[in-house]
Amino acid sequence: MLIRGDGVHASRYSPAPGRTKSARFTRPVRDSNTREEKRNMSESETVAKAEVAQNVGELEQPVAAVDIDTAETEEWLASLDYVLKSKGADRVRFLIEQLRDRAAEEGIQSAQDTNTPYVNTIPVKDQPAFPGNRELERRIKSIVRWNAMAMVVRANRRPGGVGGHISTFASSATLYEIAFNHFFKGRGEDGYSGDTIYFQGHASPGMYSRAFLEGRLSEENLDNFRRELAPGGGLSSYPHPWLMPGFWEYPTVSMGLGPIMAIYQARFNEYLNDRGIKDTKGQKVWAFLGDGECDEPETLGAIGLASREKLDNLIFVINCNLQRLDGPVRGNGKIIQELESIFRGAGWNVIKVVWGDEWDQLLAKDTTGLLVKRMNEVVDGQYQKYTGMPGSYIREHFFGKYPELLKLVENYSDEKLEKIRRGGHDPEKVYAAYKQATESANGRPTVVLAKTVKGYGLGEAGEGRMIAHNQKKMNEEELLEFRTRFGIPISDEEVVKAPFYKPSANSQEIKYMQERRAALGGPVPSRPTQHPTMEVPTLEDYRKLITRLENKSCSTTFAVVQTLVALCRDKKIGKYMVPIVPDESRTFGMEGMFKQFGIYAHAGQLYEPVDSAILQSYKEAQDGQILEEGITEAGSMSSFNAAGTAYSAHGINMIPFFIYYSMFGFQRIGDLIWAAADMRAKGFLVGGTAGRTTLNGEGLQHQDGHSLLNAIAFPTVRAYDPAFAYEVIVIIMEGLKRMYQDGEECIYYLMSENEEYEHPPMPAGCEDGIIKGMYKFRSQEVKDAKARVQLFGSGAILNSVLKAQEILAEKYSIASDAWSVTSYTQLRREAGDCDRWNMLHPTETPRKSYLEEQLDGVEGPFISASDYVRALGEQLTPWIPGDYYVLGTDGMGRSETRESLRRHFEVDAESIVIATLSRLSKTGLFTAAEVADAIKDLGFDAEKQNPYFA
Ligand SMILES: Cc1ncc(C[n+]2csc(CCOP(=O)(O)OP(=O)(O)O)c2C)c(N)n1
Ligand SMILES: [Mg+2]
Repeated sequence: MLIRGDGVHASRYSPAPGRTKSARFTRPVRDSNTREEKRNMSESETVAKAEVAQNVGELEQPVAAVDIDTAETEEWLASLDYVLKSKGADRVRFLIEQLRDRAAEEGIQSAQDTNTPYVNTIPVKDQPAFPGNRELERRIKSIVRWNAMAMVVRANRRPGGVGGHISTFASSATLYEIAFNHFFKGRGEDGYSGDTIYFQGHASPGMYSRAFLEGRLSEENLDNFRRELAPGGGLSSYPHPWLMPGFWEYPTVSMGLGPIMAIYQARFNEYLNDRGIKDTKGQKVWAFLGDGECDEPETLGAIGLASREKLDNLIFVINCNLQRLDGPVRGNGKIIQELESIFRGAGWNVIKVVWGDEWDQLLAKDTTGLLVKRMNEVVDGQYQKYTGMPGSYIREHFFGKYPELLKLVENYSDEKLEKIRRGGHDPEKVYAAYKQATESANGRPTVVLAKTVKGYGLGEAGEGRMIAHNQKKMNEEELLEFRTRFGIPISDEEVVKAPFYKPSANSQEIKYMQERRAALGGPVPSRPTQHPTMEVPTLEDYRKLITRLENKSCSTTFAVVQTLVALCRDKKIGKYMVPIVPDESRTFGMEGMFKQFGIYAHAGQLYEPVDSAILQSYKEAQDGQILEEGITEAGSMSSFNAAGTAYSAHGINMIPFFIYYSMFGFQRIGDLIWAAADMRAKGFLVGGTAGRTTLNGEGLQHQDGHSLLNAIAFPTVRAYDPAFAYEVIVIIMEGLKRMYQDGEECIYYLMSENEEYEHPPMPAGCEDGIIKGMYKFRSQEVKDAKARVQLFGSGAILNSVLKAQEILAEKYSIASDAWSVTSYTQLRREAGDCDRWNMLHPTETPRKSYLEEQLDGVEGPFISASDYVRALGEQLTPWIPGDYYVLGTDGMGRSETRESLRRHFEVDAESIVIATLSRLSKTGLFTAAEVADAIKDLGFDAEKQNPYFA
C-alpha cells in the first residue's frame, strides 16, 4: 500500500519542498523479512521475530513488492498526479479500472485490498465549515457528560447498587452531540416525519442527561435511574419502549439487534415509499453501535442487503473505542481497518474518522510518508496503551520508532502530545462525516467509523483502561478532576455529592439546545402514546370463507394462506397487509400470491423469470407487497418489527403477517421476538409446519414441539394451536380487531400445520371459546356408560382425541367430551390473574376464570394431548377440578411417518385410551388387569423406551 494519496497532505498534487523523490515514490522500507527470507528462517527465529513485533505493538504488514525501477514508478505516479490535477478524481478512477482490467486480461491479479490508509477519509480540503457555535456546543456537551456520569455514580452510591455504564457514553458524547445539534430530524409537525434512531443501548445515560437539560425529564427521574419502581417513576436501564413508551422507540441493548433492525427498517421505509403508502424520502435511519458489537453475527450479517437494496437512507455510526467489556476488540489488529474492509467489500460508503485536527498539521508536515506508515503499523492494543500514558511515553514509543517522526514533534511539549485527540472526539471531523453521510445519494448506505477513547474524560478512573466498561463509581478526587476538566460550575464542597447541574432556562446553553432541536423538528428520541386505529373487516365478512372451507380436506396452513390472500384483497385493509416469508412460500402453498401481489424489489424485475408462462410465476415489482426475504428468519423478523411499529413510527397501521418454519422462530430468533414485544410491535406470527409429530419425515431439527412453551414467556404474545379452519379464521379476525381497531399492542402467534384432514362446519357459538382458549367440540354418548371422561386436544392432535373417543366408546363403554383447546397459555393467564386478584381481595366475591366456568361441575378424569411438550398442558393443573393427566411430545424428534411418530411420542388415539383407562383405574372403575389387557389389545409395547430419553 502506498503511503500517499490519503488526502491529508496539504501538498497533494506537487512534491512538497524538500521531499526527495525516492522518499516520495518508493514504498516504505520494510523492516520485516520478505516471504523468501522467512521461509529460510528457523521456526524459533520466526517466533522470536513475531514476539518482537508483538512487543512493540505493531501490525505485521503484508509483504510489499520491491521497487526495481524507481524512475519508472515516478513517471507513472507523476502521470496520475497530472490527470488528477487536470481532469479530476473520476478520470483517475476510470484509468485505474482500465489498468486493472488490462492486467486481468493478461492473467495478472492484484491483491484485493479494500483498505485505505489509517487516516481520515475526508481530506482537510474537503472539510466543510462548521456551522454551529463550537464553544457553546462544547459547554453543553460537558454538562451532558457531567449529568450522565453523576446519574450513574449517584445510583451506585445507594444501597443495592443498580449498576449503569459511564464509559460508553463518555467515548461517544461528541458522536451524539453533533447529531443532536445538527442532524437528527425530530418528528416534525405531523408527528411522523423524523429520523429513526437506534441508540447504542448502554449509552442511555447520555440520552437521559440531554433530555433533562431539554426539560423533558426531571431531576427526580434522573435520580431514579434504574429504579423504575421508585415513587415518581424512574428511568429504564436501556432503551425500552415497553417501559418508557413516551420516550424510547427501539430497543437495542441486546448486541446486534439494533444494527439488523436498522437495516430492515431502512428497507421498510423504502417499501412504504415505493408502494405509495408514505413519502419517507426525508427520513434517515441511524444505528449507533459499538465496535465490540460487530462480532455479533446479526450486526454484520445483513449489511449486503443494505447495499443490494441501495439504502442510502441508512447510516451506521460505529463507536470504535477499541474496547469491549473484557479487553480490546482487536488487540493484535485494527478494528477500524477490519470493518472498513468488510463494509467496503459489501458496497457501503465508508467514512473513517480516525484523527482529530491536531494530527492534520503533523500529517501535512510529514514529507516522508512515515507518519502514516507508523499509524498503519501500530495495533489497537498499543493505541489503547498510549491512552492515559504521559506524552513522554507517546514520544518515545510512537514517534520514537523513526528519527524523522521524533523530529516532527520536537517542538511539541509532552503535554501537547498527550492531548492530541482521536477523530471521534473532534466535533468538526464528526460534523464533516455526518454531513457527507446524510447528503450522499449514491445508492449506498454509509458507515462512519469513529475512533474514540473508552471512558474519555474519566482520567485515572478509567480512560482507556480494561476496567473502563465496568466503571460505575468515582472517588472525590476523580470527581474534582472531571469537574475541572469539563468546567462544570460546581464548588469543591458540592462536587463530592455528584449533584446534577442544569443551567437556567435563560442560559445560552439551554436556549441554544432548544433552538437547535426546534429547527430540526423537535426532540429525539420521542414516541407518541396516542396511535391511529382503523376499521377492520369483521368475522361476519369472512363467514363465506369459513363456509368455503367446511368439509374440505386441507391443512390449517391452507386455511391460513386462504385467509391471508383474502385479507390482502380486502378493500378496507388489503393495502396495509405485509406478508413476510423467508424462502418458504412454496412450502406453505403461497406461490400463487407472487403474481397476484408481487414480491417487493426496489429495482423491479430486471429479468424474465424462468417460469413466466405459468400463473404462479416469480414476479418481483417495485410496488410488490410481499417481503420475500430469502433464508433469513432474523431479517424477516426485523421486517416484522419495522412493519409492526409503523403505527408509532409512521402513523400507519401496517399489518405484518410473518409465516415461517415454526422451529426456526422462537427458538432461533427469540431475542428479536422479545425486542418486538419490548417495542410494542403488532402483527401475526405464523409458525408453519408446526407440531413435533405432524411435520413428518423432516426429523429432529425441524420438528417443533416447544415453540408454544417458549411463547408462554412473552407477555405480549397470544399463542394459539388451532385444529380447524374456522378456528384459524376466528383467531385472525379477532387479532385484527384487537390490534388495529382497538389498538392493543400485542402479537398473535398461530401454529399452522401441514397435515390434511377434513374440517368440520363451525359449531354455533364457539367463537368466544376459540378466543379464550377452549370450547367443547363433541360429546360421545354411550348407553349405560361405565364412566365419563374429559379429553382435551389441540391442533392436529385433536384428531387423535376424536378417534380415542370412538375407541373408548366402542371397546370400553366410556362416554366422553372432547374439547378443542386452542390456547393453554391464554387460559392459564386469565385463570392466574383471577387467582391473584382473589388472593389480594379476600373479602370480596371471588372472580371466576373462563376455565373454571367451563369446567364447573364437570367431573374428571381429564386427559390432555398436544403435539407440544407436556409442560404446555400442565399449565392448567391448578384449576382442573379433578384428576388431570397430560400427554405431549417431550423428547428429540426424528424422521418417520406421522403414525409412527405419534405412537413413539405417545400422542396417538391408543395412547390417549391407555392413559384414560389408567386414570380411571385409580378411581376403581377399571382394574389394573383390565388396563394391562387394553395395553396388549391396542398393540402398545409397554417396554418401549420413554420418548423423552430416546
Ligand atoms: C447479546 C449481548 N451479549 C452481551 C451483552 C453484554 N454487554 C454489554 S456491553 C458489552 C460490551 C460492548 O462493547 P462495545 O460493543 O465495544 O461497546 P462500547 O461500550 O465499547 O461502546 C457487553 C458484552 C449484551 N448486552 N448483549
Ligand atoms: Mg467498544
